[in-house]
Parts: sequence; structure tokens; C-alpha cells
Amino acid sequence: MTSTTPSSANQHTTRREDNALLRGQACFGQDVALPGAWHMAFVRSPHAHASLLRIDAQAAKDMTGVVAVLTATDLGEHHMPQINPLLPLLQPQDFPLLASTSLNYVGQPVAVVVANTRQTAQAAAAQVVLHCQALPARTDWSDAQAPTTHTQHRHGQLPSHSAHQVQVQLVSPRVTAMAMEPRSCSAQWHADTASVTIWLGSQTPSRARADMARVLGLPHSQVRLISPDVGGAFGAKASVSPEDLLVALTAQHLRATVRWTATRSEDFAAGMQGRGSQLNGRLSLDAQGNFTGLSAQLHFTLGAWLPFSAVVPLRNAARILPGPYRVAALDVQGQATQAHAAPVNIYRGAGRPEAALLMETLVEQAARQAGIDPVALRLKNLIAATDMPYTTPSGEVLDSGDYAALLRQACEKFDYTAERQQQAERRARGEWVGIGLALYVEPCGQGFESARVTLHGDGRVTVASGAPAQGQGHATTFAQIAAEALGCDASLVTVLMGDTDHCPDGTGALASRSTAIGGSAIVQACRRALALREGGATYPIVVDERFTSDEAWSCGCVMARLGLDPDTGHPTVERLVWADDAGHIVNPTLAHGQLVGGAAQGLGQAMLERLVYDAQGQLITGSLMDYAVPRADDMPAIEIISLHTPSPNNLLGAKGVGEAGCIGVPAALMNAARDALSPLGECALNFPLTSEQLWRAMQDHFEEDL
Ligand code: SMO
Repeated sequence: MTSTTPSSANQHTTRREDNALLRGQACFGQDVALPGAWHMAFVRSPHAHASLLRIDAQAAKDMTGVVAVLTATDLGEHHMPQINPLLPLLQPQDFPLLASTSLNYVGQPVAVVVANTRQTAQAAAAQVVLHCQALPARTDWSDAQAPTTHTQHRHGQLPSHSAHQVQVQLVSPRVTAMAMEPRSCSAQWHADTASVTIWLGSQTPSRARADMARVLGLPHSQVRLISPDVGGAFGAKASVSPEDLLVALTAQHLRATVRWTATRSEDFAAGMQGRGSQLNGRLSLDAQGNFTGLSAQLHFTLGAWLPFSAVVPLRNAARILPGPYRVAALDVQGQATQAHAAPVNIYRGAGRPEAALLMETLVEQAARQAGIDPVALRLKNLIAATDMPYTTPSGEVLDSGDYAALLRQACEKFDYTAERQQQAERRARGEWVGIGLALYVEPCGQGFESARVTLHGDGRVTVASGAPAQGQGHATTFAQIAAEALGCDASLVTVLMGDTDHCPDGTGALASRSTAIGGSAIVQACRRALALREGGATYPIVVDERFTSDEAWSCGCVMARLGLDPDTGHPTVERLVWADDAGHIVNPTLAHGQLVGGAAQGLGQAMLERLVYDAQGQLITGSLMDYAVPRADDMPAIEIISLHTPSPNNLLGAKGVGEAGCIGVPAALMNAARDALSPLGECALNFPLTSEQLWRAMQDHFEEDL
């Protein structure tokens, strides 16, 4: 649990969390003090697909310091929890926590080793011999494979004749969330009460507790789940993994305290990955440039097992298309299949980046083909602010927003006309430079979040939320929200999060929903507490509230200028201008930090990051030697302007802000790269936009010239 009251008077430049975080006084997974705890390591599958014939653990068991080596035979048959049924599952899902007969991805847990130190546990795990018969691995999808899930949206009749029609095929490679802190879980068995305390870095402590309780065969009341300080989550810590559940099972089995923290390599190989899709689209325009039809086929490749939110990216990508644009007719087909690979779950954006990438690439390509300026083409087709709330052809209700204003203000900040002029001059000098735009919408979750507000007799206030933080600064924001609602100073407010013993059951921190929905729950609870106080209630006044809401939709517009080195293809993001509308902003400094952080991860996906499996299903980008994340000198200055169209759907008028950078920035960079190469015609490009890929595109052109 994190419990924070401000310790510094300087609240405007630091968050109340920062004093502990910056002084090394935070409590991350490995900092949880558990004297006498044993350490766990996992024996993992070396094969992407194999039959498991026999496990030889004797050498490991004989090692000094080893407490136990446990297999599925020892721990019993346990399966992963059922997933969020947002889309229909066409394939049965019954995935074991520990493999017993079948291995289905490299890194799949096969046995648990418990020892007196982490090093001994890891060394002993390496001594366990798995006798396997390798089978052919399926690393990507094929049309022959039966889908795990599917979705579709149809509206109107696609035109049979169009003045202009453009088509694109894009691949959005798998990436890893790369939290600074790898996954971590500890469990302490209380033999006297047959109960367990679990420390898990989690975005969703309430659901994690329910998942743990089910596997342990315990009532929820016997399971306390504490999410300590968490060094980044980004979706990858939104759903429990086999490893998390096995930590708790092992503690129960041994009636002991055990702890496990993943290595960086384990997070690469077996942590939850993100993205991984092929996006095909076709956009039709009439002679005036109106969008008359959009058809899209989306294919997501999921892993060997499905985390709770596995179908969310496909669902989001399909339902968000066509983004902020009016389209007369729509036909979106989506499906997901599974591969012999690590699990894929939501990752910052979760389908929103895919929708923006496909739509915005099509829009720019259409502008080039029709000979219309891409800004003018967008202005012609954007949904008008006066049409809000607007029901999209896929049936989503956009609550509010002024997309044309975003585009106009971004153009003004970017000085679009002058930038185009300079681009023409540079091109005339033989330079390669592109300007790319992207608009996006960002749905920010629906359903409930909880808050418990306690007014103490001495004026102090305690706020407990169901939405814990993993670095976003919720304690600062939530205290500010409560203080404003109660008319008191934020220094009087203590914020509790991430402890199922002290916080109400909640949904959790995901989908950019915590301020809009979780914050509104706090406002609602504060208002009722005030009313009770005015009615003469006795202290402490304790109020539990849930706030339930329809989805609020953020939106934004990104403009990027990208230069390419003519000799090496090396891309440089020269300028990034970004107009974002997240509705009412509670704390501008924190919102800004979220935008910049999201932009860094978006830039990583666009320019650098890619997980690669070989044909045998071995991850060949399993370390930071092979997988490139953005560094400080990869980041351009980001010029951000904010619009504030309040959402009518919650008490704060707030919308999401955490995922925006991952949504708009990659699409704008893709369009900038394609614009840079547009003198060569339409170039098929994919993420990451490496020097090699860009250089090859230029080379192919010159070879054709010879
Ligand atoms: S990808 Mo987020 O944690 O909904």
C-alpha cells in the first residue's frame, strides 16, 4: 500500500510522492521487508512448442540451500483465470499455471524452485532438466488458423465507384512495456488464520485478489493484496500472470513466505507484451474529397495464453475507427489468433494507436493522391464540435471535443504554411524532410471506480481509492481533488491506495480512467461527507461511493517534422508540436508529465522498438543489447498546447491523458517519414522506422533510376 501525506511545502514543483521516490525511500517490490522469506525462481520452457515428457529435478533438489522444486504434480492442476469477455471467445481457454504435458511458449513456467537466496534458486532452476519432444511452432498467423476471437462493425453501403481510393497494409510489431521495475510478487502465509498477504505490483488490486483467492481456494476475506510502489506498469501489470499466482500457491503449499522478482530477461521472454497486429485499410473519397467509405481488416496475434484484457486492443482498434472523421460507410473486420509466444495484453494505448495509425496513414495517402493539402482534407472531414455528442458509424458515442480547433491551433503553433515552404526549399537543395500529421481520439474507460472518504474530527481527511498508482502521481492528484471538493488544504488529506484491507473494491488504474472516473468518485464521496457533516453526523464521518460513467473521449493533433540523412537514412525528429484536449485538467504539471512520457513510448514504438521471434519461436530480441528503447538524446523537444473541452460524463469534466502520446505520436511520425519519401511515390514503411528501412527505400529508388 502507498499512503502519502505531503512532507514538503513546495507542492507546486514536486509531487507528494517525490520526496520518498527521489531519496530511495520508496517501497518497490524488492523493498518489501519479509525477514526469513524464501526466494523463488522458475524453470521455464526452452521450446516454443513441445511435448513435455519428463522433468528431472534431482540435481536441483540436492543443491545446498534448495528448499523445494515443485511441479504441476506437486501443486495440483490450476488454470489461468477466465478473461474479460468483451469479445466472444471462439476457442476454449484452459491454460495451466505450470506446464505438465505441453509446452506452448519459450519462457512458460514448468517448475518452481524455492531456495534460501535468489541466486541459489536461479542456479538450481538451471540444473532442472526438461525432457521434451519439440513440435513445429506457430509464430505468426495464417488464414488457415481458426481465430480465437473476432469483431466487426458495419454501417451503410461501401461505394462501388469512387473518385479516389487509397489502400495500405501496415504491420505494428510487438513491443515490450519495459517498466523500470520488472514484475515482482511476494506472499506470506499466515498458518494461524489460513490466510495470505500478497504484495504484487498491480494496476488492479481488487481483481488480482479475486484471481488469487480463486486459485488458492480461499474466500476474498482471507486474501490481502497490497500493491506497493510500482516502477511503471503501462498495461503490463494490469492482469495477473501464472508467475504471480504461483508465488501465492507456493506460499500456501509450503506454509511459508516466498518472494520473486523477475529478471529483465524474464520480463522480455515471458512478461506481457503489447501491439502485434497487421492492419489493412481502404479509404474511398468522392470528387469533393469527402470520405465515402472505410474498410479495414485487422489481425492481432496474441500469445499462448490470454491475460484478462487480451481482446481489448482488437476491440478498441475496431471500435475507434474511423477516429475523429465522418465516414459515410464503414466495414471493419477484426480477428485475433494465437501463437506459440509470450502473452500479449494491453499496452499503453491498447488498440487506440493502431486505429490512429491506420486511419491517419490512409488520410495522408488520400491527400497525396487527390492533390489536396492534408490539413484541408482533414478539415473537410472532421466531425464538427456542434455535432457533439456524436454517434460514430461503429456505434461509439463521442461525448465532446472540437477536432477542427485542435487542428487549427496545432497548425498555428507549428506555423504550418511556413513549414511547408521551408520543406520545399530544403527539398530543392536535395534534403530529405517530411511533415506528418495525426489526429486521434482516446476513449477513457467506462464502468465504476470507488472512493472512501473519511472526515476526522481534527480536520484531517483520509481518501482511499480503488485506483492505485504506478508512477502517475495519483496521491497528489487525488489529494488535490478532495481538497477542492471539501474546501480544505491538500496537506490535510492522506491518500491510501493499493491495499485491499484499507481500500474499497475498485476497478483499477487502466484505460486512462483514473482521474475522470476515480477522481469523480472522490468528488462524489466528498460531497456526501460534507452533507453528512452539515447534518450533524459524528466523527469520524466515513463515506463509501462508487462513480459510474459513460466513456469520455480525449482527442489531439500531433505534427512532426522528420529529417532523413541522405547517406545513411538516419531519421531525426526535428520538431514535434502537439495540441491535446484532455478536458478539465486537475494538475497541469502531472498531466504534462503524462503526455511527455507517453510521447517517449510512442516515439520508441515508431522509431526503435520491435520484438522479433525467429521461425522456431525463440525471442531474438530478449535483452537491451538487442531491443532499443528511446534514450534522452532520441527525444525531441515537445511543444504542447492544451485545449480544454470538458467531458459532460463525469463530475470533473476530465478525460484521459496517460495514453495520448502513444496514440498520436507514432501515427504522425509514420506520416512524416512517408511524406519525406513521397517524391519517390508511395513507400511501404513499417515501425520501427529504422535507418536501414529508410535507407533501403531511398536505395531502391536510385537503383530504379539507373
Ligand atoms: S494499456 Mo492501459 O493499462 O489500459
